[in-house]
Amino acid sequence: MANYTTTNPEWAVQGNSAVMSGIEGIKDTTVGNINPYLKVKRRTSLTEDEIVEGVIKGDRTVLSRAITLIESNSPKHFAKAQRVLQRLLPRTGNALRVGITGVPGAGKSTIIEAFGNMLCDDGHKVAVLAVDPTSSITRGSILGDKTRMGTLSQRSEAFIRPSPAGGTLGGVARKSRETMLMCEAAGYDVILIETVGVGQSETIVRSMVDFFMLVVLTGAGDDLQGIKKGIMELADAIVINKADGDNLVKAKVARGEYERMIEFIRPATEGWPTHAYLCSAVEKTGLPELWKVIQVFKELTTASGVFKRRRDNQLLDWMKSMIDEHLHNLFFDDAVIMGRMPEVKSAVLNGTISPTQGVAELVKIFDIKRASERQVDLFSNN
Ligand SMILES: Nc1nc2c(ncn2[C@@H]2O[C@H](COP(=O)(O)OP(=O)(O)OP(=O)(O)O)[C@@H](O)[C@H]2O)c(=O)[nH]1
Ligand SMILES: [Mg+2]
Repeated sequence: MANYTTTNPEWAVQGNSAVMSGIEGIKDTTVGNINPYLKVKRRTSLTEDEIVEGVIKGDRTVLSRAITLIESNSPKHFAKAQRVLQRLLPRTGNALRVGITGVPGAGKSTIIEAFGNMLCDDGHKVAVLAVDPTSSITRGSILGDKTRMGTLSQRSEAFIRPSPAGGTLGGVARKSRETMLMCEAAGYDVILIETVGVGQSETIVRSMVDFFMLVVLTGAGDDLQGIKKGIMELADAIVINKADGDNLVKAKVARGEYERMIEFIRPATEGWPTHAYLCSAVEKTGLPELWKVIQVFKELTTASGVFKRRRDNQLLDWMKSMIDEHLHNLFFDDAVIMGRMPEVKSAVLNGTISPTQGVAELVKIFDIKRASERQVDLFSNN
């Protein structure tokens, strides 16, 4: 039985090791140098121009800092990140965006490492991101941008970034999308995005990528219990991993089983029949074939207009979900609403008013202009 405990990808910085690397080199801006005898160079913040130029040049340090800005929850950083993004926007959109999901232990990270290395060998620049809506709980894991994805992280053609801690689902979604755009502006032409945990990360990643693959294991009969049909409906390819050694025969059987199942499922992408493929991330078999499948997918969907239509819809959906979240926050963070809420809640619980009446009462006293005054002007120059 699969283990559904949510964890960070194994290449993400783990536990407390990422929180602080000791006194040396670290300057806490609130208390000054911890060790006064150490000459610590203060990390000055880069100007907007420096960030834009650095990202365009493909400077990985600047790219990391640009992403840190995007991930920051400070309104000032948010505004700066948005201005940077605005300037880089014309350089985005040129990468092939591939999402990889599957139960914990299916081999997503191992596939990404093998696949990423293969693509780098072929002359591609590969960015690897992870999306983990629960990462706000394990904040410590994102404080560093050093990752442990073995050989891939050593390569200059690759860039690896663990999931942002968003605080909210909408926060993680926005930060992940904007991180992807920054990577594209920096010249990465393949973006691989791993989902972490089982739940909402699949939907977020599907809404960001062109091609979405579901990594599964053999013993489909048992495993299928764990894979929601809904997730299969999102997939453009089902990849049966660990098709090696004694497992190869079982993997072939599983492939047949998945193929039969797929027949009853609506394809994720119009005009593209989802199929099941075999691979072994350890033996690196099936990966060139998988890349070929993705290439054919791109050619076909580009020719049919489906590729562009999906991206257009994704952009409009991103905007809509951000409007939803913005209005939600304006409403629930408004002092007048917060003041009145307890009374309305208890009236609903007492049965004095219906929930519908409760909503009507709160909406009546909600003044969007007043609520908005507290918000920062995103594109102001401060
Ligand atoms: N035999 C074999 N083992 C594999 C293969 N791919 C991955 N593994 C092993 O399976 C285990 C889990 O692999 P991961 O890549 O960490 O799996 P994951 O899907 O990223 O897991 P989470 O990030 O925890 O969700 C590791 O011990 C891998 O070495 C493969 O193709 N063949
Ligand atoms: Mg992983």
